[in-house]
Amino acid sequence: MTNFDLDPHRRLNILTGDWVLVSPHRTQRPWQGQTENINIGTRPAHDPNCYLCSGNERAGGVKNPSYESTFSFDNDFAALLPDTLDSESNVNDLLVSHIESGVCRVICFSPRHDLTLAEMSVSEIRKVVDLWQEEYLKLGSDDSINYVQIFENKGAVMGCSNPHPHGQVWAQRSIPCEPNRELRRMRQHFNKNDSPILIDYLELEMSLKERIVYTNKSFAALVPFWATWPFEVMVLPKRQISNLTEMEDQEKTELADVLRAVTAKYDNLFQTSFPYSSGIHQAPTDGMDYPDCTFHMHFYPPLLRSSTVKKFMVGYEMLGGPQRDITPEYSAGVLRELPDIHFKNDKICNSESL
Ligand code: H2U
Ligand code: ZN
Repeated sequence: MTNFDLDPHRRLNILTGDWVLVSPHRTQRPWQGQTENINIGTRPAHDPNCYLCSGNERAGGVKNPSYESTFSFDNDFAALLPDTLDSESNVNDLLVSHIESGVCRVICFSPRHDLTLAEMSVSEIRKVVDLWQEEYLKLGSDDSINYVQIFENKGAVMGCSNPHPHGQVWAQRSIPCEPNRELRRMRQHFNKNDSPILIDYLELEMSLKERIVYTNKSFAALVPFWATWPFEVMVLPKRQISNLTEMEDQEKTELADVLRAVTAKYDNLFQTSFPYSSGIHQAPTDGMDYPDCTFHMHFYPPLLRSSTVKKFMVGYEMLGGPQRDITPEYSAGVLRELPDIHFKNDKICNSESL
C-alpha cells in the first residue's frame, strides 16, 4: 500500500492519460508559511496609458468605449484569422499541416485597472461569466467554429502583457490538443460506465474531502489527485453541465462565487497578486451532443514557496514528465485553511495568521 506522504509514486491524470511523479520524501517540511516581499502594489483605477482601460486608444488606433462593467473586442493582433481557405498538405506523412481558421477576442473583466478577479465582487464576476457565455454562444454558432477556448493569463511571470483584468477567447475550426485529449478520455469513461468521468470523480472527492478547497451549492474547487503545479486547482460543477449555456441563473452566480473564493485564497497564500493561467474546458461547438463532457475550469499557477519562488517545468519535466514534491493533499489543506476574503479587505488575514 502506497504511503502517499512518504513513498515516491506516480499518479494518473485521468483526463489526459499522463502520469505525474510525486516525491514527497524530498522535503520534510515543504513550506514553512513564511511570506516575503509583500507585494500589494498600487495601480490607478484608470491608467491613461493602458490599452484596455475604458475610453483609451488601443495599439491599432481603435478607441475603447467608456464601458462600465465588461467589454470584449476582436484581438488587434489575432493569432487566428477567419475565412482562410481550408487546405491540407502532407509530404510522406513527415511534413503534415492543415490551414486553420478562427477568431480571437479579448475580454476586459472590469473598467477598473487596479482590480483582479480576486478583488472583484460576486456580482461583478457574474458579469464576466455572462460574457463568457455570450461569447461561447455567439462564436460557437458559426459553422466553421468547432471549439471556443476561454482563458486568462494573469501576471507578468505568465507572460501577461498588461495588469488590467482581462482574459481571452480563441475560437477555431479544430479542437485544440488539450481539450481533445480530455474529450477522448471522457468518452471512453462514459462508454464504459454510462456516467461522466468528472461527475464520478467529484463524487469520490466530496466523500474523501482531503483535496477539496472550497464548495458552494453548485460547484467545488479542489486540487486534483494528479495535480502537476504546486497549487493547481480544478473547478467542477456538482451536476452534469456540458457547457456554459446549460447553467441556471443561480449556477452562474455560484460559479462567480467559487472564482472569487479561489482567486482570493491564491492572493492570500503569499500575500501577492497570484499569477496563473486558467481556462474553461467544455463541450465543442461542432453540433454534436456531449453527455460525457463536463464543463470545468483549470487553474495552473507557477508559484511554489513564496511570491517570488516559482516552480520551473524544466529538466526531468521537459525530458521525462511532470514531477512535484509537496503532495496535492498538502496543497489542498493549505488553500482550504486560507480565508476566502481577500487580504486587502481583511485585517485579520496577515502574515502571522498564515
Ligand atoms: P495578454 O496580456 O495575455 O498578452 O493578452 C492581451 C491581448 O491583447 C494580446 O493577445 C491584445 C494582444 O494581442 N491587444 C490588442 O488586441 N490590442 C491592443 O491594443 C494591445 C493588445
Ligand atoms: Zn487599464
